[in-house]
Amino acid sequence: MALERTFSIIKPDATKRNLTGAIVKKFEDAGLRVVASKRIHLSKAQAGEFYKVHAERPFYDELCEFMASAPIVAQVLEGENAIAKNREVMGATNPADAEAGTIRAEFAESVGENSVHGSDAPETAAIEIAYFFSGLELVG
Ligand code: PCG
Repeated sequence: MALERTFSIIKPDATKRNLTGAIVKKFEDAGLRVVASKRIHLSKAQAGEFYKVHAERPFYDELCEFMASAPIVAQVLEGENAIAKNREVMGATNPADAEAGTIRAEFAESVGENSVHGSDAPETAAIEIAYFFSGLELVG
C-alpha cells in the first residue's frame, strides 16, 4: 500500500503533563513518521471550527473550552495505513475501553480529556491537515 498521511493532535491534558515526547514515541515506534508539527494555543472559536461536525453534540461547548485551555501539538503523521495505525496506537475514544499499551489507556484522563485526536478517514484527514498546515509545511 502507498504511504498515507493522517492528522493528529496532542491535546491540552497531555501537553500540560509534559507527555508530548512519550506520545510521539508511541507513534514513531509504530512506524509513523512526523512530517509536520506545530505547537499552538487555539482560541475557542478556532477549536469550534475544527470540531464543527460535533456542533450539535451535548459536549461540544465543553470540548471547545478544553481544546482552548492550553497549548496543543498538531502533527501530520505518515506511513503505511497511517490512519488505521494511528487509531490503533491511540486506542478507544473512552480510555475505559482502550486496550492496554495504547496512548489513551496509558495517559488519557477521561472521554473528553483523552490526550490525542486522530483523523477517522482519508477525507477528514485531508480537511484537518489543510486546516492546520500549508503544503510547504509538509516535509516527507
Ligand atoms: P476526538 O478528538 O477524536 O473527536 C471528538 C472528541 O469529542 C473526542 O475525541 C472526545 O474527546 C470528545 N468527546 C466524545 N464524547 C465526549 C463526551 O461525552 N464528553 C466530552 N467532554 N467529550 C467527548
